[in-house]
Amino acid sequence: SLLHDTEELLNNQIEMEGKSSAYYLSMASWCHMMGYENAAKYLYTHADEERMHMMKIFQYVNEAGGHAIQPEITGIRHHFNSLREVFELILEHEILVTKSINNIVDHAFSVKDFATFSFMQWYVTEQREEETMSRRAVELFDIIGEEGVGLWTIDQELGKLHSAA
Ligand code: OFO
Repeated sequence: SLLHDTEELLNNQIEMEGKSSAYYLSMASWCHMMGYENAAKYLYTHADEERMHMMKIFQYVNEAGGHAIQPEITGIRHHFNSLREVFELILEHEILVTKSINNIVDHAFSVKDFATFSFMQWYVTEQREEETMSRRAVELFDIIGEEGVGLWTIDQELGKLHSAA
């Protein structure tokens, strides 16, 4: 069964994934309301994926003999200054998630919990992809530029991100 420390780290990660889901849903709503249709679609999907990330750990904790805790989620931001800001915040957030995942992997290895170590490999790969996609999204703002039809074009390109990854 899970060591107390490991269970706590995994429950913190459950909370982080749940918060990611709520954060991206809030961003999706802002984009939708602002008329950035493709960015909104991308973010609605991303919010669903984060919930799935949360649920995978949730099931694992209970199956491994621990107790998964349904996280309290508060303090989600609802207003953003620009489309660019939204995607910069996502990149920043995904970098934090990667650090947190790496910390669990490091811990699992050091306490010889190879089941958790192996379970977490999926997240390591997933974070690699998510960071790449988030970085690509931010780059679009520089490559295309936001003047004139720029923002419209960026929104079109954001809509293609998932299929490109
Ligand atoms: Fe995008 O964070 Fe989950 O893993």
